[in-house]
Amino acid sequence: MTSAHQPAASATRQDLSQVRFPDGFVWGTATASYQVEGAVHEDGRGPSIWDTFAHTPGKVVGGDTGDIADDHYHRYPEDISLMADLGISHYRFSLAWPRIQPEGRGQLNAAGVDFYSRLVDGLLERGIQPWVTLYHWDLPQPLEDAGGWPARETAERFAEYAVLIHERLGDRVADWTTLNEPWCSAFLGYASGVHAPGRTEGPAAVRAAHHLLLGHGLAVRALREQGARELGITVNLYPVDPVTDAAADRDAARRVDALMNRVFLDPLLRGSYPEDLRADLAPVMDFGHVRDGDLATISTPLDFLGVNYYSRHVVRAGTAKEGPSNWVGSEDVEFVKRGFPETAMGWEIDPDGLYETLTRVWREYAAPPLYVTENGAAFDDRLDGDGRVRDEDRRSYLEGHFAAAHRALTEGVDLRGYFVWSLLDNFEWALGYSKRFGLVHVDYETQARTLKDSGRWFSEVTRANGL
Ligand code: IFM
Repeated sequence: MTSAHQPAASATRQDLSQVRFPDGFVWGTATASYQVEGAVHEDGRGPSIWDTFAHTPGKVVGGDTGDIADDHYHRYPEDISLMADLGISHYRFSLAWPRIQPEGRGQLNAAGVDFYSRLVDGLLERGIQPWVTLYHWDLPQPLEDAGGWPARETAERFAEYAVLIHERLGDRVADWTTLNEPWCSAFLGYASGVHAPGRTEGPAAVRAAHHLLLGHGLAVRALREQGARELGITVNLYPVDPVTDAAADRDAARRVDALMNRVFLDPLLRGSYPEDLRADLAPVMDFGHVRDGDLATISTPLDFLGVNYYSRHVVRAGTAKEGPSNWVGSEDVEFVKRGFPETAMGWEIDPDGLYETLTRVWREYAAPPLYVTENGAAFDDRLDGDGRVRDEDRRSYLEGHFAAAHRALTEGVDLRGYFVWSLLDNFEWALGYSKRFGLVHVDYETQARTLKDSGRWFSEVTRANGL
């Protein structure tokens, strides 16, 4: 067992009153288009892979879909007021590509662009900076029909879309994230198939990862030429530990680290794929899809790197299982629970993992400034008769993670901000509405919003700029 298996609390809970963040530290909340907007048939929006997937029986818990979600498309003014109450400086949201380009190519849909334009203006009027993510998983269905992310052409379409929408919003939006969590798009979407589009073709997932990165790089280059201000990407990272020091377990951890973290960090920040990853994948595929010049495009310098953190992976070598897996070429790896307290997602609560992730990226890579672009927790919240949600578990989760991030800061990591996932309870992908991540409770029958106790506490953190 490594030190990573010790309870995290001791390291992160000391001297909370000393936890003050630097002046100008960004505090925000995050959402994503398909998870909150609803209005899937309005104003010329085209179908996305998530519409298709969610409407396919058996794919999403309870048969839930994003058809209505939080109705943010209509209720965004109320949601902006809630953000103002939270005292946040930034709102991170994603654009629904099929609202802007229903076919995934060609002319812009003016009504879709107008929605985002109104949202941006509404935020700015309340002193909240819009932080745009160009792609948070809702690929226009026509592009999937043409091959999806495993096809190189999708990267080119993405860069075109990025340019067109940046032309419309770039005058008011300073911060642009190309992709959110390309690991999920590639491996959940095309390897295990638990996310849209639900394909189960391991090598196609690795090609998808490359074309997502290529789309990112092409977009960054094009947006730079347009004079874009702050450009970055968000990756979801996990520390990966072996359950024992045995060589086979350590090798399992190395392989998962390559497939989870380094498959993105190395191309982005070093301009190469890890040699050990290529060797691990050699029995199942070649890298013929990587063309000369791609890695130079992908490693175009960034202004920031977004890190999404939720938990740690602890692994051991096992025996290969039948059926689809996220771990292409390493289907034998097993994931081990340590008995730590968990969120409602079944994810072990491990704030030290955030500290380790931030310090690792900062020390091992020539990373640009970092932001935690997502961190948060689902719990089984209850709206009490007096209208309160007493989510002490979420408050405590966030406090531990804020302290861990602060510890990384004090050790020299250039961490510029922190976005809580999520502003609102919302559509949690294949788990539908069964998991609540919000600082704000949403009654899905009435769409009533209720600030949870964690939200009240968070508003004190943002105003004090510390704990
Ligand atoms: O809800 C998701 C989000 O869309 C991407 N990051 C993780 C969150 C919780 O699963």
